[in-house]
Amino acid sequence: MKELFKKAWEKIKNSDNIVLIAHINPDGDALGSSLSLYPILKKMKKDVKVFNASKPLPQYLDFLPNFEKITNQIPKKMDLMISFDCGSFDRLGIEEKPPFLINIDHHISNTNYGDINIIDPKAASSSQVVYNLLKTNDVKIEKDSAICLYTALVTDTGSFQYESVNEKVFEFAADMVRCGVKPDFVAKMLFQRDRLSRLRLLAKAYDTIELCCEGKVAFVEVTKEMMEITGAIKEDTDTIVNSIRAIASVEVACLLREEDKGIKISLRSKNYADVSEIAVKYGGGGHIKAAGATINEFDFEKVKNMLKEDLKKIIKVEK
Ligand SMILES: [Mn+2]
Repeated sequence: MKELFKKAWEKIKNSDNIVLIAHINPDGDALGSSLSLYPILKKMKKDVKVFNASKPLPQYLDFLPNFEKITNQIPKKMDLMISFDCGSFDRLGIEEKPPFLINIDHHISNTNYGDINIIDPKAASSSQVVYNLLKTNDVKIEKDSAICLYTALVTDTGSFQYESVNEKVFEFAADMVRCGVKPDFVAKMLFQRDRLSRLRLLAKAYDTIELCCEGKVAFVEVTKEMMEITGAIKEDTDTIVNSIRAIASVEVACLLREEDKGIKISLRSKNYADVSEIAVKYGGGGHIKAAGATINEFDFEKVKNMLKEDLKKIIKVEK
């Protein structure tokens, strides 16, 4: 890994026009990781652009330094592209292969689509891989970069709740605080700027919660009508499935959301169930504990019954 970090940094030093890119529908890790290098490369007198194919970008991340610099126009001049948190080339949302690509990620499923691939599945976030890259090359991390790296870590670990959290993660976090991050500021920006429309949507969605398989499976629905009545936006549905999984008895939570093409399912498991198998069955994908797919069917009951059959096979029921 150390050699890769050295090799990648050499390439960065020898490039002038650098594009930082993350996956479509970006999360905190994707945008945090890509924005973290912006001030550092600027300081090195590089021509840097931060690109993301998605529009609009998630509003809750608008406090990240240089968020406003993110463009959805692919820059013409480019000799190096660095991708962050993206498991496969098609998720970058671009057509043409860049002249040279450094692929920085922590997904075990990464397809190694870069010219240099720095993939660390043990890292809690892609930002932790970026942090190790910077540390290995003795690069000074200033406050603006640290805020991005730290935010990426907080969002990708569910605020330090997941299995990926270990001693190294807290050492990384502590170092970011040393670099000027105020954890209470990041927490307020991420979790204390809710929209009323989102809460109204939650109220409607929570009304539809249905438990089955001895309470081990929970379903929740979001219809287009609910979205319209409450004025909620797509982003407002993001955390619903996680909050349903928090029910004590639940092993697998499933959000069903009505879309133009059918019903989008988002699956989350708590301890042992591999929900990626089910997502793959319906043409989707993801991780063992978080996966999704879009089913070409508009009948909520029908989709639930299909999923119940699939889930029965992976849920441990007492009798
Ligand atoms: Mn990530």
